[in-house]
Amino acid sequence: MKDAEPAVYFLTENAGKYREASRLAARFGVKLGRLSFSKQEIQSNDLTEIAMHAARQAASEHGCNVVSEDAGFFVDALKGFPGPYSSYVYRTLGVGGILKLMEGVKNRRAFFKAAVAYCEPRQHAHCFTGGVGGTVSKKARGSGGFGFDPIFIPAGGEGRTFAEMSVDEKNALSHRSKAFGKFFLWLTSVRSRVTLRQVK
Ligand code: ITT
Repeated sequence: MKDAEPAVYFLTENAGKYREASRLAARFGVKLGRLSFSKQEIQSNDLTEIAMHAARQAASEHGCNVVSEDAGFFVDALKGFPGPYSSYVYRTLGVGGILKLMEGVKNRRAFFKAAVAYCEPRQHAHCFTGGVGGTVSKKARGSGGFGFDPIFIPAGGEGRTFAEMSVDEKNALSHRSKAFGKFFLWLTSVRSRVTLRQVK
């Protein structure tokens, strides 16, 4: 028998994000495919707006159900920097650059935010958000995850950085799992009931 087509395609070039989201999708019984293209980013400081625009655009271009995510790392002492510029800052300054900016800084509070947007062709987009607070470590630790994971110690993570955790441990706490969790719950309950009612 041929495998069923994925119900939803995650538009992302980031393999780490896809790995985390697919693990959650499986828990909800959702088959999550991947569109490995860069998302079309508008000039905005609003993660929600960026994710929704990208999902709408890709759903219409590829003619399938698309989920897109925009995330950012916000450091209190740096007035929220790098925030919406996290991707660029990771590629240029990197983890070492953030640690340098934080040298001698006492307030090490930081948080991750994620906006997950879902769109079906010719439909409105829906958005789901999640966040996690924690602190910036003094040194990079761990080899798991991606991006700023080696320098972020989430609250409730027993002092470990995200990079020192397995995918499931990170998923128990992360901004991404909170946003995707809300999305998958909506998709498998509210959304599926609406579809059934329309079909009847
Ligand atoms: P796509 O747009 O293709 O999905 P991206 O890596 O560019 O991939 P974002 O713009 O959403 O994704 O994320 C911006 C950056 O924020 C990302 O490149 C990482 O450096 C950082 N980031 C986001 N979520 C993270 C996480 O869970 N752990 C560590 N760093 C993260």
